[in-house]
Amino acid sequence: GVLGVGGAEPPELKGDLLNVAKISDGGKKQRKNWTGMWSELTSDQLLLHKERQQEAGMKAGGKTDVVQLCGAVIEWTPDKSSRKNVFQITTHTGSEYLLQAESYSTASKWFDGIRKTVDSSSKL
Ligand code: I3P
Repeated sequence: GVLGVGGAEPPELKGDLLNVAKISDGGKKQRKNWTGMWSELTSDQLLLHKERQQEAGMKAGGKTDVVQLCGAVIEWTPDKSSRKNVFQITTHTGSEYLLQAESYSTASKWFDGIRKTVDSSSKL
């Protein structure tokens, strides 16, 4: 939409390498495997790019995982990892992603942005 109209545009974020572990795929438990992913928040999705160039929409060898945020739940999950600053996104289809950053300011920036996107895309 046009910036400023309605005053409720969710923040769009990109440019950070977050550690991501998909621990459930549609309710099916997955082996925890942390991977650095270039993350991009759009108005209703979290895109997890293997390669940084994919943020610019350029073709690159890696792949992109799309996390639908409509109907998702986001929460801090200190008990799910030995790592610090870990939060979980549970999608409406029952997939679970852990996200982590070494810096609390980076982790909380993404947590707040994703939470706002979840809220704004879920009330439609
Ligand atoms: C896992 C790996 C993860 C760790 C996880 C281990 O072992 O070390 O990094 O999660 O702990 O099971 P493996 O590679 O052999 O599967 P954290 O880094 O988040 O602690 P967990 O089983 O206690 O979740």
